[in-house]
Amino acid sequence: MFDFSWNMLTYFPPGISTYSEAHDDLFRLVYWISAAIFLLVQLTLVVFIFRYRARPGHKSIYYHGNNVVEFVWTLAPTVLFAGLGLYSDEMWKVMKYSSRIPTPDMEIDVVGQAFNWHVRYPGGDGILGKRHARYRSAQNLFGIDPTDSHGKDDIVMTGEFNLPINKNVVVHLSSVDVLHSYFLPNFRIKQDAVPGSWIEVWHNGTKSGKYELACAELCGSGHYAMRAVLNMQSDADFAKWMEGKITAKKAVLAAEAANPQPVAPAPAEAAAPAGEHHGSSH
Ligand SMILES: [Cu+2]
Repeated sequence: MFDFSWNMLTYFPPGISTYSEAHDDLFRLVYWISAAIFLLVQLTLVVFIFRYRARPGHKSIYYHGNNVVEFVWTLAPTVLFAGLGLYSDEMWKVMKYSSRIPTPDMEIDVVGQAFNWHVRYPGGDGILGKRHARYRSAQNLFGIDPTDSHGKDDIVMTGEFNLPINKNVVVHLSSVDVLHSYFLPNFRIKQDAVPGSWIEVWHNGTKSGKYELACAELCGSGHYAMRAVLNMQSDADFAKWMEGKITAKKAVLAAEAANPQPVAPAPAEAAAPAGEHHGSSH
């Protein structure tokens, strides 16, 4: 599973997003510049240790700096770092600037909760219902507004979610407790999930298969296990899967409508059958 290599670039998992290749090119550039400078410095050190070692007949000399050398070794790293910064700016904008997010084909909500990822889809009507922190509860982690009809059919999943390939997906990202970080290694995207704010992340995956959504922010004792499986599917497969979810949700809603007991805001995932709803309180 783990193959050692001096070339750490081989440690990357396969990149499957529209920007993963450009990201890796940039990473390779920085990697080889760093490797070259590292080797050069270490080699020079070894040469100097040998060449200027203490020997009989060789007297050390006192030397009080050299302005030209100081100027050069200050300027060179400055130019290098500023240059790399400017060069990588475009990549950063593509991945992170909200003004550069392409027209979304699909929008979902994702919240982190120690130690799970929850995902919300718009459901049958294709519209994510309004949400507000005041509606948030253990049963309604997204704070879906119970007065907004668009929210009724929203589909919430935990620990696993599906997305279609070759689609611009915009994720509205937040957290219900501490800082988490939405990390899709295969997509080369990582974004903090911050309680109290909704941050947009976008990606477009080009290959179907199962990929990992990890949490990349040390968030507590269960951090190591905070992950979700992302199923990237073809358009047809995704549509079929979504259709199944929508049908199941309709059945739940119908059961709830048939059962006149007052119900708290839609529970996560496919709730209990009609007869098992609790009444007014728990
Ligand atoms: Cu976390």
